[in-house]
Amino acid sequence: MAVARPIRLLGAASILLVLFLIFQLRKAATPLVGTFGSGDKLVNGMKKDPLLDPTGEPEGVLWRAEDNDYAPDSESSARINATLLSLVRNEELDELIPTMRDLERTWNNKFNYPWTFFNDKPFTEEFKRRTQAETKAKCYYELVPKEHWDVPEWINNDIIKESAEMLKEQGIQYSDKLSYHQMCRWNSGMFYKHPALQNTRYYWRVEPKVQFFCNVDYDVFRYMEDHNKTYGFTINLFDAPQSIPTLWPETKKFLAAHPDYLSDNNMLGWLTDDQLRPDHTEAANGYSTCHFWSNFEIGDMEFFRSQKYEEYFNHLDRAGGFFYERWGDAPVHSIGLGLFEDASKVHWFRDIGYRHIPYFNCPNSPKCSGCTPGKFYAGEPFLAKEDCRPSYFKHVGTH
Ligand SMILES: Nc1nc2c(ncn2[C@@H]2O[C@H](COP(=O)(O)OP(=O)(O)OP(=O)(O)O)[C@@H](O)[C@H]2O)c(=O)[nH]1
Ligand SMILES: [Mg+2]
Repeated sequence: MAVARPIRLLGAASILLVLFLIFQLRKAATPLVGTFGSGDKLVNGMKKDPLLDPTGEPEGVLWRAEDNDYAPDSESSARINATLLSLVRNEELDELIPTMRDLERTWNNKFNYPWTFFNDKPFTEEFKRRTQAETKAKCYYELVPKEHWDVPEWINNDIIKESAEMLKEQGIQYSDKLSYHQMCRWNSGMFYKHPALQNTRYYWRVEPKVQFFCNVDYDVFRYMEDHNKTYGFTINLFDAPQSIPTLWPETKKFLAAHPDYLSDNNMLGWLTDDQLRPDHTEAANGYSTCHFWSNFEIGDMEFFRSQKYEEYFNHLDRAGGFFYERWGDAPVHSIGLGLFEDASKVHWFRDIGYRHIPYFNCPNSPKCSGCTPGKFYAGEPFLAKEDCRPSYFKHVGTH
């Protein structure tokens, strides 16, 4: 029996409508994933990396070099109490120079903040000469005091050796390098105690080999002060749980003894998230392992000098995990901030284009060149999983 043409068309349209509805329902049911840029998949409610949206300067009053005195030698300059800060070895000079050049070109040649270099060994004359030649600003060269660097007397050397073997078997990078553990401990709880920084409040940490891609035309230290910020980051990552199995249990012990230290507006949701990578949270005994990647940080040392953070660091230091495990300064800083600081005082410097191999923070802005906006990593695709920003944005926000 022949079917009339309008009826056939109606039937075809109905089938298409049903197919469309099925497609929409399936799309809505797609589970949350931890990486951006996977087509139409939702990422904790967001469809794409926010770095793909045009990025401008932060809101509010910004201090600019054109309108203020930032001359290198000015006695009454608009600079505040702050320094660029770098712990570095003499052997890394060739890797530090291009980094200095990047940061001077994109930012510091306008503002002329001093550089302070730290080392556990004296800097060579060549190091001093070549670094000073890269900037009009003052450079200071400081030796780390032995008592800030040496392995503390309550740490047992035999246990260090045994643990290093075990960590190495689990593929934990640098676990058998004692100086790496010393560096992580110094960055966790010592740098801000150096006598050369006693009168300095803000620091911008810089490591050799890192790159900067965007012109930044305002005084970032003034931004921190004016907007009541304690800490600024660019990259937010997962850590290797095997490097910190007892960090969270020790943290919980400390919190149990000091429940009043917890900030009302803390970041516990982010610190203990078990949705994005449940396996990580389980392996790290309750800590998501998410952290601000501390090779970049702009911070207020008053926070690290506070009683809460100081007692927390001392507790961790006594527990021994800087040496018996491989606790990094990134998770230690991040947990300290996440527990004791108000979340609104942490700022994502989305406008600072940055790279420490293998990860990027690359905004979509005419002020940037040399990186691809929204590209998070270069290398093997598994690296995409290490991005913890979806969890941070969900629990804390994109400020
Ligand atoms: N003076 C000094 N600086 C160190 C020492 N170990 C590390 N550093 C510095 O501490 C910072 C972190 O060390 P890195 O070796 O870059 O550690 P990382 O970033 O985890 O490792 P990479 O991925 O290899 O860069 C860098 O600025 C180093 O220059 C050390 O023994 N002495
Ligand atoms: Mg490094």
